[in-house]
This record gives sequence, C-alpha cells and structure tokens, in this order.
Amino acid sequence: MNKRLLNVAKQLKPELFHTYINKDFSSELKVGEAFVIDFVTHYTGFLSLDLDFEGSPVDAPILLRIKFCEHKDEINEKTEEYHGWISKSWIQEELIHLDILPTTLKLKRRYAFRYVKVELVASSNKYRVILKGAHIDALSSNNVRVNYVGNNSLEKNIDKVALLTLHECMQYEFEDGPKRDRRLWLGDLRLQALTNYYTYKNYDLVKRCLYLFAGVTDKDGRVPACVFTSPKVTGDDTFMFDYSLLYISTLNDYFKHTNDLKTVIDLLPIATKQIELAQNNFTDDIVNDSSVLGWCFLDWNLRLNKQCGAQGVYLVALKDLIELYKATNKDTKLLIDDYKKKLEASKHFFDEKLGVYVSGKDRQISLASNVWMILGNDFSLEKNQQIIHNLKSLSFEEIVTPYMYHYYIEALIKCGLKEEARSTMDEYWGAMANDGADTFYELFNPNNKDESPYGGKAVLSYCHAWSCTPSYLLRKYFIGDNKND
Ligand code: RAM
Repeated sequence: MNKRLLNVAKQLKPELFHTYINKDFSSELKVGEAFVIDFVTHYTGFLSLDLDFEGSPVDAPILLRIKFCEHKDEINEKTEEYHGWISKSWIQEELIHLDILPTTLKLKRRYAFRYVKVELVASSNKYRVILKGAHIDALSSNNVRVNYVGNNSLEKNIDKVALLTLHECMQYEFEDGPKRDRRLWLGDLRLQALTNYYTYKNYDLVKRCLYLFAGVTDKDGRVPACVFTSPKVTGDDTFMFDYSLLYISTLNDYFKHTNDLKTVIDLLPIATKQIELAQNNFTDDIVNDSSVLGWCFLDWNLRLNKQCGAQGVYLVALKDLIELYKATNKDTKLLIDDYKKKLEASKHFFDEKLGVYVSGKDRQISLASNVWMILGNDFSLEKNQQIIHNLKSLSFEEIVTPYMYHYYIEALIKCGLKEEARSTMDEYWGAMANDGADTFYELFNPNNKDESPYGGKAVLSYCHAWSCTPSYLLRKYFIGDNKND
C-alpha cells in the first residue's frame, strides 16, 4: 500500500451528480400479484416507494418482495433456481416488512435497473395496499452529454446504448458494472478509458483509477486485477497475467490522450515492474501454460486455452512500454531486444500447415489466441489478413464477451479489414440492441442466449462497462474527422 499514490487518487475522487426521476400512479397491490414499474431506461441509484392503504386500520404488517431488473428477461427469471459459483447475494432482490402505512420506503442499497417488480407477499385482508409513487435518486460522476453518431439508425442506437453503459458505470471509479461487481477492474478500465477519451473526456477519473491500482500493488509490485474502495482502498488478492500487463497499455493510452508526462513519469516504475514480473511466467521466451481458472483472463469462454493469447498480450504491453520509454527519453534497447526474442519465440504457437496460431498442449485453435497475436506481432497487413482468412476456414473456439469482441475488431482494423470490423461491430452489438438492451451486457453469445460462465444467468450484469466501446470504435475509426487516426 503506497500512501502517497493513494493520496493522489483520493484528491481526484469525483462528486456524483444526481438525477431525480419521479413516477406517480395509484395502483392496488394484491397478495401474490406483482406490479412492474418500468422506468423506460437504465438507472443506477436509490429507489423509494410511496405506499398507502384503504379500508380498516393496518392490523398486520405487509411483506414485500422487490426485484430490480436491468433487462426485461430478468423480470420473470426464477432466481431461486440459481446455484452457480459466484454469490447469490448479487441478485437484486429485497424482502421487506412494513408495519406502518402510509409510508415512504427508502431503500438503503444502491441498485442498477430499468424495471422494478413489486410483489405483495403477504398482508391482512382487512385493508388494501396502494402503491402511489416510485422515485429514483440516480447517480453518476458523468454529467456530460454527447451527440450520438453512426451511419444509420442501428449504429446511432448502438452508440446511444454504449454511451449510457459508460455513463452508468462512471461512479467514484470506473465500475465494471453497477449491478455486479461494482468495482474497478483493470481490463474493464482500459476499455472504459478509451471510450471516455472520445466521449465524456473525464481524464481525471482515469488518472484516479491509474493511481488506485498503483497504490495497491502487492509486496512484489504486482498490479492486482481489481481494487475495492470501500470501506478503505484495498487491492484484491486476485492477479491475472493479462490484466496486470494491461496496466501499461492503459497508462500509454492515457498519455496519448492527455500528454500528462508528469503522471507517466510517476507511474512508469509500476508499469515497468509488470513486464519484469511477467518474466517469471516464461520458459525460453514462451509463456507457461496453466490450468488455474483466471490465471489469465482473455474472455469468459471457459474452454479457452490462454497460453498463446497471454503471449500476445505480453507483446502488446511491451510495445506500449517501449512507447512510454520513448516518450520519457529512456533507453529502449533492452525492451526492444526482449520484444524481438518473444516475437521470435511466438513461432512456437504458429501452425505452418494451418496458417493460424494454436494454443496449449492440445494445440487449440481459437479466435482469442489469433486476435492477441495479431495485435502483438509486427507482421505485414497482408500476412495478418491471411491469418484471419485461414482461421475462418477452420472451426475454432469462439469468444463470448464484448470485451474480447472489442479486441477482435481492433485486430480486424489492424489487418486493414475496416469494413469487416464495422459490420462485425454492427452485428454483435446490434443483436444486443435488438434484444432490447438499454445498456450493453457483460456477456453475449449470439449463438447461445443462455451462456453464463457462472452457472446461471441470474447474476449476469446487463450494464457492463467493457461493452461500451462501439462509442470509441465509431468515433475513432468509422465516422467523422478522426477516421484515419
Ligand atoms: C468479472 C467482472 C469483470 C471482469 C472480470 C475478469 O468478474 O465482471 O468485469 O473484469 O470478470
């Protein structure tokens, strides 16, 4: 824990802006029935409900079940059937007794939702319960509005949904999702920050997050995969090979968009340390494989072998570190030598016959491995295009997160396949938009709507920051003046 670095983060803690939403109505709640309030779009904040009664005096309490849903499919989802491996407590439900009516019930916990399902579980039959109003005190550290962009109504809608996704996740930090996990994760931060540079431009929030990570490295100097900020700032004891390395890329992106050399100089030792520590994971310049879940993230496809993708992430991070060294006039020789060695060793992953990268002892073919190696290598456009082409003729492990789709699109762009990149974006995020998304999801497999790495869908987050990047991709590559940026 580095107090000085955390103090910088503390100084940058943003204020939260409030938006108040009020709905007035008068609706009788009947025992065993549910009333669904639709707030028309997604909010992150505190709910209160006005409740009244008609008839005889309130001679017994009422028991309410209140369920918060980000997506319409959650309304009728049987949450009691969820028995997955991450905690049930993420499910947004409350069971509440109220002894006195009329009253305004103010919920203490912050929720993320568009729909609120209010069910009267029990009450006495001597009086009728009336729901009279619902109010949200919605919160975000963003108060900037941005015009939607896109070539057609689908793209404009994608941009609108992506912008709202980012807005909702901007709280005291960049949260990964306001429903779950409600905390700062490194992989998510990188994509949020990139999108933020082209939209809301809250540079201080990115800087704060960079300092939060810098302040909680472990005893060896490793950047953890995520940070908790309440009740006090604490680094998680989860470390992921790729997430630690992407700290470097996040710092380099920050520098490119702010020119804030002072911050770079301050944080460069921490960035450099991630490359040094990563060396322990290599044998003969090839990343060691592992079967430990989460040793390296890449994507939530649980069948994915991460070895080759991890090598690609290392190369990407090393290239970013070289850029940072150049920007600060530091000697890059050792880093460049290392890049050459690691790239040369990456031939180990290349299957000459198939013309694609393969990963692990079973030589698994996956999109994720090839995407990260394309992003990490220094091959010609044509050679990388050929890899994508070869891959398409084979069957391969797919990807299921908008996070990994983002990197897939970046890889297509790097190969000069801009049209394909754009149509992939339109198709993937468009399918979520057509699925009724107000905000984009943590996970979306167009080929399997029931996909969940957690053993059930009830804990999935439907407003997940790493899915906000169409707002970045559109502005950086596809429309307007920045097209050739
Ligand atoms: C999930 C979170 C987060 C992601 C990690 C790897 O638990 O949703 O967004 O970064 O996985």
